[in-house]
Amino acid sequence: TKKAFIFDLDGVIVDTAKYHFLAWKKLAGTIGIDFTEHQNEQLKGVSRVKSLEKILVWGNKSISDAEFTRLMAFKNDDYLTYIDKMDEEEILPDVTKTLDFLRGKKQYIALGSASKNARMILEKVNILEKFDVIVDGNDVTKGKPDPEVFLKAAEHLNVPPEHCIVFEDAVAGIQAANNARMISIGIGDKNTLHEADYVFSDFTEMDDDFLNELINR
Ligand code: B16
Ligand code: MG
Repeated sequence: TKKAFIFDLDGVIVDTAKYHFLAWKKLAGTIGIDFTEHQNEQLKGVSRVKSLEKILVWGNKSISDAEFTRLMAFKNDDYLTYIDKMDEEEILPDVTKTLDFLRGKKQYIALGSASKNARMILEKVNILEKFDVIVDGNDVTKGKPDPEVFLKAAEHLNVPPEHCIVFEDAVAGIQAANNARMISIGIGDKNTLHEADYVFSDFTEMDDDFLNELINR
């Protein structure tokens, strides 16, 4: 039977975190809040709304709903100016190779991302066609660590969760995969992602034998 391989976007397929950082930093600056790289780390896998809420808490600032909406649009408009310049060069090492290997083995490929801009980014880097299903920030009501985003992808493909494998760079994303009872594979730091079933620093560390084992288990 076919397995479903579900990829997170930011931090797994591309490094959009650096663009989120620039956009959040600019926004924070306009309201007199300092924003650090360390804080940006804590926004990985977190939705846009939740991210702004956190920044306001860190900056000890309260604003009106109208202002909140305006700031969200400000951040996204700025973020999109970076996304607009993206191309294939920004795909992280060996991601395309892994996608093509899995496709060659007739496995399902899905995207499970918190981003509302996921489709556009995949289009920009020219790998949208490699995905059988895309579940992103437009399709979910509950953010990671809630398993909703991954369960929806599994449901679309009609694959049971135990036959799904999730690639994630965020702690909340690994927890979401575990909560969905899927196999979780951390991409990043071993200590940070210790809750994952397996951890690799990136896709160059993952060999065909490992992928074949996942396919055949
Ligand atoms: P947007 P992922 C997440 O992507 C990012 O890690 C997170 O920093 C961002 O706030 C979130 O998407 C929402 O993105 O503003 O584009 O809707 O890692 O779940 O692919
Ligand atoms: Mg991520």
